[in-house]
Parts: sequence; structure tokens; C-alpha cells
Amino acid sequence: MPAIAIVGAQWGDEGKGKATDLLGGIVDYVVKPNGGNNAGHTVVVGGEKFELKLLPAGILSPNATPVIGNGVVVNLEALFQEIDGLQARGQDCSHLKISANAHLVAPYHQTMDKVTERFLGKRAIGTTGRGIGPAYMDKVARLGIRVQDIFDESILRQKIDGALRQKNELLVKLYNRRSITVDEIAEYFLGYADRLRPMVVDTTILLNDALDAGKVVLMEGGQATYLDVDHGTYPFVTSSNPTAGGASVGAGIGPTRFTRTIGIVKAYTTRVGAGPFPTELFDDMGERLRTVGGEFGVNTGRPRRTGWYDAVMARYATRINGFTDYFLTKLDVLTGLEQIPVCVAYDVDGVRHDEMPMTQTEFHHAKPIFEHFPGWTEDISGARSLDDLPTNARDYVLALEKMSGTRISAIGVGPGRDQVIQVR
Ligand code: 2SA
Ligand code: GDP
Ligand code: MG
Repeated sequence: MPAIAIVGAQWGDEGKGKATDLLGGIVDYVVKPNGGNNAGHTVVVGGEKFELKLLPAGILSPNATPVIGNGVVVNLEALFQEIDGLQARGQDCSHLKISANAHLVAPYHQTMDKVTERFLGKRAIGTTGRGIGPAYMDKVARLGIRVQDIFDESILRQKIDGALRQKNELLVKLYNRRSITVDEIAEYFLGYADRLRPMVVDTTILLNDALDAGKVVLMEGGQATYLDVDHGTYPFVTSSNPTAGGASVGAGIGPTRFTRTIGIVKAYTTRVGAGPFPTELFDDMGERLRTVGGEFGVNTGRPRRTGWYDAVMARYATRINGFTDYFLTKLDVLTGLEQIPVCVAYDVDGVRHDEMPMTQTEFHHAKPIFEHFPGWTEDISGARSLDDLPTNARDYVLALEKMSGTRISAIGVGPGRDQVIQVR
């Protein structure tokens, strides 16, 4: 009855979509436990590229049931656009299940997201602008609208009224925008009710029954450990818990049922949006990683910031998530480099830190202490076993494994479904 979690170990875009797809053959349910249409997973199947935003990448696995868990914030317009797009390409989405307890992203959340970023000025987070933060704000403030509310119009209107009172004050007085009416928001949500109804279930019963029956349930985290609102580089984070604990809450599966938590980690590091990034490169090498790695936001198209692998970050992520193993992705992107620096510790104002410093102030001041590894020039995209890798590539992987706190069970050597080395 294994429940497995896939969690980003850095700042996102590590290749979680591909990892989910890789495990698709052995899993029966793929659950998205957190986030919303701020996520972006690219999966390449048979040379065809799929970009998933709100839907779990597991929707591409024909034998797995995709589930949107209670911890997700759902933008219905984006949901149905994505479903229509996939169906037009021959992908079956009819088996999608959505939790009745998931919260909804309303049009005013997107307005608030954009306006808040503008008000923050130089301190802006660099959000995706999809209204994710404000939707989670309403959830925690107990002003959220949930999927189930759409099926009770009277409750829906009462809740919208409650949510709008304070927002209209803000929108009109502070943000200089027009006020929003209950009618327009109710109409917006009710317009999706008929299409949504057949997908909505108590996903906690569905998933726990499945585990009882010996099925395999995979939690596909959005974003990543360092974007976690508790454990990440706060305030430069998203508003959910994309860590392993969040997968338990966001799917309604108790922690005792998890048998494996897999950290997805890139052979280098990227970040989108603002916030500290000790190993960031600002030179031609950074540009090279961006170009060769195709490091542009799936959702917003934003160029991703790039830097070297950070083993201090990986060790922290291993601890926070209790990783059982790592999938190391994009090793092929490093091919052709003479030497590869890896951050093994930080220098914070003259003091060496082998582990993540306690405070964000220290992390902002952290300068990487690098160890350098020799590179390789051979094309590794066809490697399917560790023995197929050139010695320097293998040594690099083994060094990362030693420094990062747990074993590496798979290595990505290209974007394709089959471009992977299963280690053991
Ligand atoms: P938000 O919109 O409130 O979640 O933004 C808060 C921070 O979280 C970051 N964030 C992400 N970082 C990497 N990838 C994400 N998904 C897309 C992708 C991003 C895109 O896969 O490429 O298309 O730009 C993602 N989602 C949120 C965000 O950059 C902020 O730093
Ligand atoms: P996610 O958000 O973690 O699912 O990752 P994204 O899909 O946003 O970004 C990862 C990108 O790397 C995608 O374009 C993948 O197709 C690609 N990718 C995944 N694994 C590998 C790999 O091993 N090598 C290469 N070259 N690309 C990969
Ligand atoms: Mg992504």
C-alpha cells in the first residue's frame, strides 16, 4: 500500500513532471497536493512536448487516475482550458478527480496578486501573477470559496459576499479599482458547475481506499522545498507547503502511509522570481546553462536564473523531507564543461557554514565555497546505465550523492521519457 511523494529539492523546475511520468507505469493514482496553475511541468513523450500547469503530469499516464487534492487552489478557467487543449491532442482527461475541499482561485485573486507585487516595489516576490498567494490568503483567513460551494448557490453567494466586503474596500480605496459584485463572481463560478460536478469526489476516501486495496498512490508536488512557505527562503516563496509534509496534508493521506519520498534535484540550480541564490552565475556560463538547459518558465516564459549545484541546500532538503532517494536530472546539460564547481559550504561574513544558516540574513550573505570536479566531453544522452557514463560524469554523480544526504536512484540524461539511468 505504498504512498510515494515526489518533491522538488531546489527552487522548482527540477524535472518533477518527467519524474512523475517515469513512475507512471507503476502507479495507480497521481495526486497534485499543492499549488495551482503557477506550476509548470514539461513532459516529452515520443518526441511530443506537453506542458502541464494545473493538471498533474500523471494525466499523461494512461493507467493512472489523476487527482487534484484538497491542498490545491483551482482556477476553473485554466483547468478547462488545459483539459480542452489536452483532449484536442488525443489525451483522455475523463478520469480526472477533484477534491470537494479544494479552494477556488477567483478573478479578484489575480488582480490582488498583481497589485500587491506592484505595491511591494523593490521587495516584489516575482510571483507568477496567477492569484495563488491571495487564494491561499483567503483559505487561511477562512474567506475562501471551495469547489463544493459551487453546488449550493445560496452558500456560494453568502461566501462570495463575505470574501468581497473587505476586498472591495481595498480595491476601491487603496488600489483605485472598480468594486466587484457578488453577481458577477457567482455567475463566473456557476458557469462551470455542470462540467465540474462529475469530477468532484471526497478524494480522501478514494485515495485511502486505494491504498487499503494495495494500489500505489503518487503525490506529485508543485514548486519545491525552497519555495515552501515554512521551510523556504521566506518571503521569497510560494504560499503553500510543497514539501513532503504538505503532500500528506494536501492529499489527506496520513504520514504513516508514505513509504518513499523522492527528491528531484537538478545537476545545477535554477530559480525564477526574486530572492537569494548563493551559487547564481551572472556571466556567460550562467547564460550557457540557461540556453543549453532550456531554462525558461513553462507558465510565464520568464528566463530562469542559473547557478551551480548547492550541496548545502540538498542536505537541508533531504532533512526537511526525509528523502529516501534522489532523482538527479539534467546531467547532460553539463556535458562539455572543463570543470564543474559544486558548493560544499558557505562563507557567511567570514564564518564557514557546512549546514544551512539559521537566519535568512545569513543566507542572503552566504558566499559559496566551491569544490571543483573535472568535466567530460562525451555525449551522455544515450547512457542507460552508470557504466555507460564517462568516468568524470560518474564521479560527479557519486560525489553529489555523498554530499547530499541520500542515494541517487535515477539520473536524467535528456528530456525524453526514456532518457534516464535507473541506478539500482
Ligand atoms: P506564486 O505565483 O505566488 O507561486 O510565486 C511565488 C514564488 O514561487 C515561484 N514559483 C515558481 N518557481 C519555479 N517554477 C514555477 N512554475 C513555473 C515553471 C514558473 C513560470 O514551471 O516554469 O512559468 O514562470 C513556479 N511557480 C511559482 C515564483 O517564481 C515566485 O518566486
Ligand atoms: P518541473 O516543474 O519540476 O516539472 O520541471 P519543468 O518541466 O518546469 O522543467 C524541467 C525541464 O527540464 C523540462 O523542460 C523537461 O523536459 C526537462 N528535463 C527533465 N529532465 C531532463 C534531463 O534529464 N535532461 C534534460 N536535458 N532535460 C530534462
Ligand atoms: Mg516547472
